[in-house]
Amino acid sequence: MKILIIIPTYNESDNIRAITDAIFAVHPTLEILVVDDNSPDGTGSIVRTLQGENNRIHLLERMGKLGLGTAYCEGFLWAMEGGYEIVFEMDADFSHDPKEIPNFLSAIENADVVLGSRYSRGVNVVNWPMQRLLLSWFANVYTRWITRMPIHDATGGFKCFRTEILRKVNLKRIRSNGYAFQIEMNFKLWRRGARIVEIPIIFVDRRSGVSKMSKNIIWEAAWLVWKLRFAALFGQL
Ligand SMILES: Nc1nc2c(ncn2[C@@H]2O[C@H](COP(=O)(O)OP(=O)(O)OP(=O)(O)O)[C@@H](O)[C@H]2O)c(=O)[nH]1
Ligand SMILES: [Mg+2]
Repeated sequence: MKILIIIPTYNESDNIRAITDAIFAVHPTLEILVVDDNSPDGTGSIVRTLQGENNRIHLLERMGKLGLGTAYCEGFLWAMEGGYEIVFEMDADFSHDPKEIPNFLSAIENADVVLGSRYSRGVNVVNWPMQRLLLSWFANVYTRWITRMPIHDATGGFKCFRTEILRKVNLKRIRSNGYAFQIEMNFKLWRRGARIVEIPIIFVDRRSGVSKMSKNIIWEAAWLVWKLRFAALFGQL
């Protein structure tokens, strides 16, 4: 089976080598695609060095910071062209533990989408300030309430898909980024009948590097859930 882990990066020079090493330590035969947005800290050139050491690492370089959502969509299209059957979304900053990868792979045997969930069994978040945890938790209650999606963690970014199911979504029409992107993908896949399962994961705050969290990211998601709800109502999804 051809498996691809997509890691979008913006200024992850502190993490990129360690995270790719940690992934290969768990699963030596999968492949990794880094989608880098011309990170000023030189993440892209580190990846090029890594490529010289391991031909399972691929790099898609974009001109500048174009956002997480389009980075993933370009990665998904790359995976489709390359004939990968399973694709993952994963962060570079060690918030997502590579040791969970085998659990995703067993869950995807009977699903189209597997979501790593911080909130399916209580709260599994380590080292986040209380304010941020509450924000994330309420964002999920709000999303579930407005969209009616039966998902406990709709904003998480550790996910696994059958590439086939991604063809049901028009990836070129997705404009959202941040948390909104995660919600939009889940909602569209759910409405198109994808079998979605959640598995519990423990989320740890980024190990190093700078946070990219912003107010815009929150507003984008807050509006998006209403847009999705009305788009679905009027058959415009
Ligand atoms: N290519 C690309 N990657 C991005 C962009 N924004 C964030 N990323 C990457 O996407 C992943 C998740 O972003 P994070 O900044 O960790 O988001 P977060 O976990 O909500 O917040 P912090 O960890 O506090 O920053 C990381 O690997 C980032 O480097 C972007 O605009 N373009
Ligand atoms: Mg992070």
